[in-house]
Amino acid sequence: MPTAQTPLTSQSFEYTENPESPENQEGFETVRTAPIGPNGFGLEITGFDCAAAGPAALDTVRAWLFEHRVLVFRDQHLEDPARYEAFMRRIGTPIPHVLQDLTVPGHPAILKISDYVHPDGTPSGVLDGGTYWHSDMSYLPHTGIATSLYALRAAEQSGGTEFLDLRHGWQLAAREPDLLAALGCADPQDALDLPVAHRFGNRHSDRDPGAVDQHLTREQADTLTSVRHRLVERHPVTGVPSLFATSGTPRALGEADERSSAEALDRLESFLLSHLAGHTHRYRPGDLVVWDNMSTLHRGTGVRATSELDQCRLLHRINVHYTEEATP
Ligand SMILES: O=C(O)CCC(=O)C(=O)O
Ligand SMILES: [Fe+2]
Repeated sequence: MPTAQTPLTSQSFEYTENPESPENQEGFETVRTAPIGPNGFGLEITGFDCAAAGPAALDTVRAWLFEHRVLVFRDQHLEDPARYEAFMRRIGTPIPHVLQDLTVPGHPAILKISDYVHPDGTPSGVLDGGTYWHSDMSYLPHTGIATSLYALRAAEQSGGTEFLDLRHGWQLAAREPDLLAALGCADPQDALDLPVAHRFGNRHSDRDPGAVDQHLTREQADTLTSVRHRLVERHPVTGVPSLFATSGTPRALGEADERSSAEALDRLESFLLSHLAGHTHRYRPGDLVVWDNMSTLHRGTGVRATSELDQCRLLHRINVHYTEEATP
């Protein structure tokens, strides 16, 4: 497994086949895995019952997560919030969401993501709060956060979630001296040391009032402060470097002000969007998607409000902190 000495532009993370992997265990003969995208990005898993997974299988789930970053488990039975939370608790510590009014009653760490709007116009969950590129909870001081979305309902035409591979994004960006210079970095090592100030919401809404954003009440906003992460973070488990949360919350690079940082962040975002192939996951009921926010960006796509229950998408979301160490 790579360590903190892994070269900055390492081409791939050496994944050692785990002899305890479900394929090799009694009772897991039905497990099948299939790669989703290039460079090891994304893994689809069938024939695996998350709710029944024992300790060795859970170690494998974590290894898959840190290697492939986006996991799609098909045909799960996690409708019961307590059962779902119990599974995610074995990957990390659930984090209650700031939008408490949209959580599942009795489960402050399960947030409802839904395009269903009640006849009186009130939303039944977060509708389009995640439809701009972002990494979850990058407005909080700790890194090492995984997100899961479990599909209780998913009509064929309802929205999907699109993912981008920021680990590969860093491998590409590190070879672009002009881009690095625009970000205020003389060389790739500078990017590892560059602090970036992050604040809740979508940075594009600072200049574009039409941009999608999340709105907080004063009390919710009072619980949050501005935090700093580095432009390139080493993964807290694998040590592999990746760009971190380059869209959504980042506002200021190093000592630069927000105005000049916006131009450089726009340039970085355009570079990534034009050089990386995104993968869109379209939900089927029973899908559990789990991803590592350390080296991915995502956004909801094709999300539209509906008042037809049989046309809607209802996802239960949990964020977990999979390391106990907070990154300064
Ligand atoms: O709407 C979606 O598919 C994505 C939602 C999202 O960003 C999230 O749950 O973190
Ligand atoms: Fe999100």
